Amino acid sequence: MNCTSISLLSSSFHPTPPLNPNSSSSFPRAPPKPLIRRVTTKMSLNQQPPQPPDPTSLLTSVTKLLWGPSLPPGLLISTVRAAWNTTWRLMMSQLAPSDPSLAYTRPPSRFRATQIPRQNQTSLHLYVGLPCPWAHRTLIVRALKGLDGAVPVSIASPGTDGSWEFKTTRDPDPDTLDPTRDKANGFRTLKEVYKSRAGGYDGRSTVPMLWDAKNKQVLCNESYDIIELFNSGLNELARNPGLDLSPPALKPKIQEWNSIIYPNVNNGVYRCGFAQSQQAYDVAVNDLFNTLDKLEDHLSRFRYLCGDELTLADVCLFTTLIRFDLAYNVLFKCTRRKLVEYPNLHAYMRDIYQIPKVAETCNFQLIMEGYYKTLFPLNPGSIQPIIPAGSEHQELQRPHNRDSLSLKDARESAAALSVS
Ligand SMILES: N[C@@H](CCC(=O)N[C@@H](CS)C(=O)NCC(=O)O)C(=O)O
Repeated sequence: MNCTSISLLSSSFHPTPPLNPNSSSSFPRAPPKPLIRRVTTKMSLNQQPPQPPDPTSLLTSVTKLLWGPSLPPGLLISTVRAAWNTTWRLMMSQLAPSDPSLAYTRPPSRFRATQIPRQNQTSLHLYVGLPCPWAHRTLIVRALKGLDGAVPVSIASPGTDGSWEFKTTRDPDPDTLDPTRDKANGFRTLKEVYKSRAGGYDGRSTVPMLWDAKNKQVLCNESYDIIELFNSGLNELARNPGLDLSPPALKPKIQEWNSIIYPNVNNGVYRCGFAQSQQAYDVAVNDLFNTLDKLEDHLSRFRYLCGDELTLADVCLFTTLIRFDLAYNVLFKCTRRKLVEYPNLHAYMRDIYQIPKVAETCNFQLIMEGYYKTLFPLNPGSIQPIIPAGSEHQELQRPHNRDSLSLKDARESAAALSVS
C-alpha cells in the first residue's frame, strides 16, 4: 500500500462533517466521523432514506488499497475475463440453449394449432411484443387481412430478464401500435397469462401467442401457424377476405422458400448472435450471407419471392430484413454486409414497407431498445446505438421501382392488398 492510496482512501471514507452554526460548545471539534455514523445521524434528523454505498467507488477504494492507484492491467483483464466467461456461459446456456458444438438451437413452440373451431373465433386475442420478428409477422398479416377489429391485440414490452411485461396502464391511441396493458386478462406479465390457462403452464412464455379469451386457453404460440390461420382461417371476420397470401398453387414454392429462409436468415441471425463458439458462429454467418446473396440475385429478377404476388414467405423474410441494420448487423455480429448494401433486397424491403398498413406495424425505436437494452449477455453496458441512416422511415419511403419486375399489371396486385 502506498501513501497516495491511503490518503485517497481516507478522504473518501472520512469526509469532513458540516459545521453546525448553532453549536455553542467550546470543546475542540470532534475528529471526522466514519461515513456510516454520519449517514445515521443525518437520517434521524432529516428523515431521509439511507443511501446505499456506491459499489463502484467502494471497489475502486479496495483495489487502490491493495494495488495502488491502478490494478496491473494483466491481472485486471485475466480476473474479469475468467469471471465474465463463467457467468456469460451460465447466462447463455439458460437463455440460448445450444447443441454440443455450442450452436444455438431454438426450442420448439409448445402450442400448435392449424385451425380454430368456429365457436372460438369470436373470443380471440393476440399477445405480441413489438421488437420480436416472429410476433411482427402476425401483426402484418392481421393488418393486411383487416382482422384488427376481430382479433384485439395486447402489446407487451421486454422486461429486464427478457420476459414480457405490461408496463403501461393506459390505453394508447388504437390507430397506433404502442405497448398496451394486458387487455384480455389485466395481468402484469405474460407469464401470468400463460400460467392462468386452463390446465396451467410453467414453460417459456413467448410472443406471439393467440389466446382464447372465453375458454382461458392458449390456442397457439407458433408464429407461422398463427399467420396461416389469419390468412385463411378467419375469412368470415376479415375485412379483406379476398387476399390470399398462401394460394394453393404457390404453397409448394412458399414452403421451399421457408425451408431456406427460416434456418439461414430468420433463425440464422439468432444463430450468429447466440453462437457460443467461434466455429458455431462461422457456420451460421456463412449460411446467412450465402443465403442473402442468393436472395439478392433472385430478387433482381422477381418482385417477390414467388413472383408477382406477395406471400407469407415474403412476410417472414421482411420482418428479419427490417431489423437487420437496426440490430442484427451490430449486436448479432452479422457483419459481412449491411442490408443497405444489397440494392435489390433493400428495394424489396422498401416495396413491402410501403404496402398500406405495413409501416404502422414497424416501431424502430422499440425494436432497437428491445435488442440493445434487454439482451444483457450480448450488450452488458446497455448502450443503444443511433438508428442507421438506411433504416429510417424517410429512407424506407424512397421509390423502390420494383413494379417493372411484375409480370402482371402492378395495379392488380396493389388492389388485392388494399384494405378498406
Ligand atoms: N418459434 C416461435 C418463436 C417465438 C419466440 O422465440 N419469441 C421470443 C421473442 S422474439 C420470446 O417471446 N422469447 C421469450 C422467452 O423465450 O422466454 C415463433 O415463431 O412464434
